[in-house]
Amino acid sequence: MRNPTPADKFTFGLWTVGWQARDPFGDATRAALDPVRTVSELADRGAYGVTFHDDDLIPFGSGMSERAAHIARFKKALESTGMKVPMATTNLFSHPVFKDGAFTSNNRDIRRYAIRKVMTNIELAVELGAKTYVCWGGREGAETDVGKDPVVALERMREAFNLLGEFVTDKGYDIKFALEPKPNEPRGDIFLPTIGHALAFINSLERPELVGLNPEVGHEQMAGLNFVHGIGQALYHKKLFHIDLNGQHGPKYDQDLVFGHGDLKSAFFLVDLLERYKYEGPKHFDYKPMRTESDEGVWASATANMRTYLILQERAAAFRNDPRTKAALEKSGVNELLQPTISSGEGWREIANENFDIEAAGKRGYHYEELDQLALEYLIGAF
Ligand SMILES: [Mn+2]
Repeated sequence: MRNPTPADKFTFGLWTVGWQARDPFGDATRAALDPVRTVSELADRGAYGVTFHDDDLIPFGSGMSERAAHIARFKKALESTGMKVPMATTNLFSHPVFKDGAFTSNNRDIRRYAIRKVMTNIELAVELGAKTYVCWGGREGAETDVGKDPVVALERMREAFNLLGEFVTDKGYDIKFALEPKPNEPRGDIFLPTIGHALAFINSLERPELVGLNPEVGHEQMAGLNFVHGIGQALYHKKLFHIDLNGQHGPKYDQDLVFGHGDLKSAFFLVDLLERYKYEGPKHFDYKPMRTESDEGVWASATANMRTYLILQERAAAFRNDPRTKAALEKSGVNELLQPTISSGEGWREIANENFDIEAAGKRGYHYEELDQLALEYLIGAF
């Protein structure tokens, strides 16, 4: 396997390798990472760029001069390494002010403050060259259905995104929003819980063209959904603006494992799909190095994400190029699905009275077992 290069467009959030491993039951097990060091460590390993929440870079509550100093150091690190910042996002979940949500808080002043916090960081994101602005509404939700009207909450959410769309349009910024769905955690239930919910919501906005998705592997899998199908639908609607790669073992707490370290077979078919449909955005790892790891393990895990993607990319291409795969695909009729059901010039009348041997068609086998095993053997390196 070749080594990762910036052309692969692998990116990492500052909060990923920088996670100090505080969890609901225990304290931090690692020291804080200086973003400047993160930039150089990741550059050394072949990454393309980094992403950040406002508070990852500029500690919450910093004054203006402090803020400027943090930004200047970070910019210098980017310049000296050639690392890019293709995406940024806002922390609307850590401070107690957001405990009941940000755009959907019952408190109007908090909603206005949240939008202001996003606008401030969009200015910085644009200055650093980001083209995508991710919005994960981790606290937008409820623990009890009596505490928040879910219909009204969506209207407030809509208001916020319409306003942000107006803001970037008025300012002439070349940046688009990517909603990140998640079903639960930290809230008991979060609004816009899946790719499908978010797609429907985007269509209600005044500027739907400015808003797409940033789906995360583990988030859909927490909801028991097929991530490959979710990405398929996001691609179909041309809304795959960004992607968060990581690993998850089914519906349980948000594990944020290294990419491929959860449902490996799904990861294989995901890479196959992204490569076949030529997804060109950043391949962003939103994961957490295990709490057991020291500094060395943090960087080993960063490399592991990129290696896993590249290995799966190579395995998926080899699988697709094998004549046995092509023959099995042919027998399965996978390419028959490309044919429109109705030919041009035809309508319902043409199929209304058509004769067809139902019994014979019912006897057909689809050879999916053979195809699935071929894929699996490529995945585990049997070929
Ligand atoms: Mn996650």
